[in-house]
Amino acid sequence: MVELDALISKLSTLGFNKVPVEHSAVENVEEWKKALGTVSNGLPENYVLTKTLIYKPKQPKSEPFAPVVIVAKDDTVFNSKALGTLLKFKDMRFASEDVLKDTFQTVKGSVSPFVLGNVSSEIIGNVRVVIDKALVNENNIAFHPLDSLRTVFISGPTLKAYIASIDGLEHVTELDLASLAGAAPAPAAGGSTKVAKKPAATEATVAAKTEESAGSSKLGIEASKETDFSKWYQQVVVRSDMLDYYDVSGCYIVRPTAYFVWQQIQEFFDAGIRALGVRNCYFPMFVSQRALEQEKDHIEGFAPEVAWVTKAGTTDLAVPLAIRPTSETVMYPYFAKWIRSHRDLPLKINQWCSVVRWEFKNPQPFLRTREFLWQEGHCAYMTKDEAYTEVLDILTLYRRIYEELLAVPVIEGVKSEKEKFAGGVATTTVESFIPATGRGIQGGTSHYLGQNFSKMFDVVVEDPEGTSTDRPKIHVHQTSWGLSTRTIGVMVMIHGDDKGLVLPPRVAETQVIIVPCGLTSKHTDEDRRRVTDACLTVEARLKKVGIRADSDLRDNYTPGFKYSHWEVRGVPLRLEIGPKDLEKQSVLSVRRDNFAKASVALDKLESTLEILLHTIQDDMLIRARKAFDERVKLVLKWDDFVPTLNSKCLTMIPWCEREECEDQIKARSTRDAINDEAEDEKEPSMGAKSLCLPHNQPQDPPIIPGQTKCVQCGHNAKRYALFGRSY
Ligand code: 87F
Repeated sequence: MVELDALISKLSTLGFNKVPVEHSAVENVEEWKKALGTVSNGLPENYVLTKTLIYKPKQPKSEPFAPVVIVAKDDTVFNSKALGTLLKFKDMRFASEDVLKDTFQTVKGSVSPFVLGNVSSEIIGNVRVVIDKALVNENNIAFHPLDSLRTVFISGPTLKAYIASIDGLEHVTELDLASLAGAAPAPAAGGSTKVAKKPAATEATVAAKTEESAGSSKLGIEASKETDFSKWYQQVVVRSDMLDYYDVSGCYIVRPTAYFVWQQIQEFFDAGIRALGVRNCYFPMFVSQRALEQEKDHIEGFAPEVAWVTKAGTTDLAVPLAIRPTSETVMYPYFAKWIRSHRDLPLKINQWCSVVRWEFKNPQPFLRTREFLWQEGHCAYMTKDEAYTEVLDILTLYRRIYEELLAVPVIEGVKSEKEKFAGGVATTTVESFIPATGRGIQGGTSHYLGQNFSKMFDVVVEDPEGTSTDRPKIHVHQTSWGLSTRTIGVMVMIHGDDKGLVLPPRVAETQVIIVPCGLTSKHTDEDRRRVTDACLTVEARLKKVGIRADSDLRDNYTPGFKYSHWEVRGVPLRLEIGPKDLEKQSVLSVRRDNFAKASVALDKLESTLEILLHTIQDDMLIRARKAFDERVKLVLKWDDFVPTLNSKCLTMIPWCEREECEDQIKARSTRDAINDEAEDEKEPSMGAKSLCLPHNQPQDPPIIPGQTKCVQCGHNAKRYALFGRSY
């Protein structure tokens, strides 16, 4: 069997001179990406992942055993039947574990081109190797050298040289595998590219099925939301095409499906702030050290997360530049310049941008990423009242984004002294909750900064009430507020299910997917055309009334495959149209949120679907609100506090609001949780934090000043506070 050292030394003779990087064992591409994401040294800037598939085609007994080894880019989808035809094999089947073991001396999960070195001299001459053309020009192609605990990165030429160096290997082909995905017959004359043709088990249908069942293309969701939440979340965001992993740890690609959600949020919020008189602008992303340190006190705690640019090419910069983690220090010097008189007030600006915070905690798609998209609003006023009114107006917009767009319920409130933004006077917040983990999550914050920053940055106006000889300076009252793409993560976590993403209609790029169905080999071409035409007509009618509809007329997939495809991607409503529906002048609708089916009369198509989409949107919020409400428990004695957290709930407690008490709550709830045998091992026994003091206070029982005591320390309680484990 080929040993690692021998392999590396062989590769080195072929121009390869790097050490393999080590990581945790991986079973599939997603885990591989994640494992590489945690590697800090030795990773190339850009690399591509791969899959090596071994087939054992069905052959007449008289022919010698001829396995096929396909080395492909991990995201190359190809038609294995078409490939079989090309290689003159009838039926391509994945090789059994026995073949992997006996012929290639490997196991599932560890297959790479290097196993070719293990094939005996009797068999190697019959092995067919196919190299995906998409790989040959790559510089860094990732493979497991013999097991899944390591990855080597080799270039296309090195890969080819390695394969060419295998003694006795005769059949090596380079193929544009992806082009085999569409190897079905050309569209009928006069038809658009969308015209569906006979789905009678076309080659690609078979291929899609084979790949699916072999688990190599990983189309559906395998992890359960209930039992393995973090794996479930990763699979959902990737397999729904919301996001992809990137080769810089903690950074992710926001793909169009997710970016569309963000754009809906942008549109809604932009209209809202415009109505409040806020104008959009853009400031540079770089901050000089001098500017950043101008407000040393507040930046101090955050300093470890600030990323710096220190070089241009090979030249050291004379002064390193920070990349904005937030823009107070970027903007406020210009507030000081632009605001001279009370007539320059209020100044209300907002910017949409990305910020960088180099966190070292475990990254999580959308929730904790090193670069993220957000908006940051910064305003200056003459008085506290005006400023605070705006703080609350913005908070209302944040609540409405969650509730009206994302169908996510939130609780509005104000942060405790410990949890507020240290640079400000008060932080208001919208808090949400992930029932699956029992943890709270901050959704967006709107700060009243008071005069803290205007004093640091000297943002002053002359007192309009003053006299010509005595015009005292007045420091302006400021606000700042921010909402990020974390919103999208919260939405996914709350609504997603074991089949994948569930999108609220208001933010779904495709609201209705139309799938032709019910066509069998008994149907004529004319029947097919009628169904296709009906799909396209329905699509056009829906688009005309502003419903985002699309038809899936791909001819190489079965209806069932398409249903799963769009379910994983969270499309709110599916319409199935077949010959029988057309006879009845109706179509069948299937809801993504609860799978309810209904027959929709074609003559009432538009109005029925408009109502149905609104109903789905409303039902999703109602369902999520019920789940939230059920898990916020009024806790009136300490003994119930930790058991309530352990039952994946948040607690609402009468609280004294003292910082010392909050520290004690955190410490006691951590310790108690560790001692609690019933605690799920997977759940962190993290202590509880205060999430907010809700604006809308529980009334039953009311807090009676001087009488109601704090649940933790027995001091007088001031208000109810929401406490819980949180993100
Ligand atoms: C990380 C590094 C440096 C949060 C940071 O909430 C600085 C900071 O100032 C930092 N993380 N913050 C607080 C941000 C406050 C405020 N900024 C405008 C917001 C909303 C938008």
